[in-house]
Amino acid sequence: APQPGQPFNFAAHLLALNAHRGSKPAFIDDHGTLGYDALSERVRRCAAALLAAGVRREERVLLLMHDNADWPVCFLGALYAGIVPVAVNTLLPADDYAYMLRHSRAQWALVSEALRPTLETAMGKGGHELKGVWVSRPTDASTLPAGTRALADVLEAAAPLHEPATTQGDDIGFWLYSSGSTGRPKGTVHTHANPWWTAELYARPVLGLSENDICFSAAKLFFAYGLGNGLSFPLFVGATVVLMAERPTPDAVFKRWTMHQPTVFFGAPTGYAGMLASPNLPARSQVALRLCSSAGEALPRDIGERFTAQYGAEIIDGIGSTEMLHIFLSNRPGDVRYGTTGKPVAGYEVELRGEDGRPVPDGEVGDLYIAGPSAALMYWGNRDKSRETFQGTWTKSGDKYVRDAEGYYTYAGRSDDMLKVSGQYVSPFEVEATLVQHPAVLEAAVIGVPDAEGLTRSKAFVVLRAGHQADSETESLLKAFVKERLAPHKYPRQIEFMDELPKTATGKIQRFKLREKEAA
Ligand code: 3SK
Repeated sequence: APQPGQPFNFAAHLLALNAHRGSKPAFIDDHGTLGYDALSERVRRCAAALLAAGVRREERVLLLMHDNADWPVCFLGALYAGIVPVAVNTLLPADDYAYMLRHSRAQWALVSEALRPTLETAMGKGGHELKGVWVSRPTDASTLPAGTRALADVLEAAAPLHEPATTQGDDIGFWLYSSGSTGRPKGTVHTHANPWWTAELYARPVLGLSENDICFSAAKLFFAYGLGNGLSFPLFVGATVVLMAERPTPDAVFKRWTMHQPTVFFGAPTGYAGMLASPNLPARSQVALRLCSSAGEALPRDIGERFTAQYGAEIIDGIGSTEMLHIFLSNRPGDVRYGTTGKPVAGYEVELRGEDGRPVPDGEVGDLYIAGPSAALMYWGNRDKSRETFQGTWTKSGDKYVRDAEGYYTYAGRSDDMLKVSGQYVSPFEVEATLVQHPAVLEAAVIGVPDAEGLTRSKAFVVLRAGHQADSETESLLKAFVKERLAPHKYPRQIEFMDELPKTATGKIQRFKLREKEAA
């Protein structure tokens, strides 16, 4: 394990672990295969190029890229040089990137060609410190604006860096942004040692990952879940990774299952539900899946059972967080209780606390707290939120759980107002604040409602201003209005028009009454 005070560089560690693998495929993406030896060379070229460009140790670089082999090259290249990659969601509006550039003070940006216009809009908003941009797979490198170069050209011109930065396990390695119910996304700061711990405590002992596996994650690399599934875990054991840039629709996933024969698949409940409902679901004989993982929201029992009936493979449901970097509570292969999230992963401690802060007895719902070695250091520049979440050795998850007498944990909702939709957080307040910007909307309230599969969908209750029609045309207009302004998973899937919203005497919206109305 990385020892306090001893040199440890996560990228250098992964390259050293795989130094003997030669041309064994590390990554297979939509364009081809990158072997382990070529990966090592490219990572070290990227490290050298960043330093030569003037980016200094501990400075940040923004990584805004669709999943392809350039993503791990840039992420590991920055780590190797002691530079801090800030890996961000590719689905956000330009405003969010403008904030992230200002907040992280990123010096350089590494971006996919398709995302370059959005990044340029964000840069146009000012207030950032970017000194240069490198583009993964530009359509025409000769037409790139000043200060922007093709990543491939940059790598070709650089000689591989021989020695990694002499970082330590506790040094800042990378950031991921995590969203809360109010306020801006939080820059969650992880160390070089943290991904080592997630691989050591979860990937190897729980998933039993080995060099014989081919891993494929529907969750993209910028998610903490995807980063483990598609980078830290497979490279920790010398496995092969399939990367896919497009949206993980059932057909896109089936194509990779049958073409590349992954042995381990990582998804979220909505994805599994969509695949099981698809007429194109491949037969068992067409796939090589030995194990599947699920996270993002609780996996309904029925989905797990139907999937295992189809493929023989179990879905290992677990819960993790951006703050803990990966899964800390999980089912185990051969000991799956569908409908529960299993038991704590060895190396993590889990506590359920009541309102008085003391542990609750089995059978009672409590707030979930976790202690373990992969916890983030802090939220950058946000002491209040850091203190709320990182309480000494314990990290507050914001989820509620109940433990049964046999020690299995079952999800019991959120302790804040956040919704988890398709495995991603949605703040009802952010959606409401966007809806009321539309001239037709007087008031709005957003809640989560279960669909037929037991998965959460967001629903908005809207009071219209006088003169506007409560019809399907207005409904479509409002959905499109939110879609244009927020990440796509945030628009309400249902809108119900009301004459008024239920409120307290002091005017606070009573969302629980709307939830009761839906449950009735
Ligand atoms: O959504 C989860 O349960 C999760 C799992 C692993 C890493 C990060 C997250 C949010």
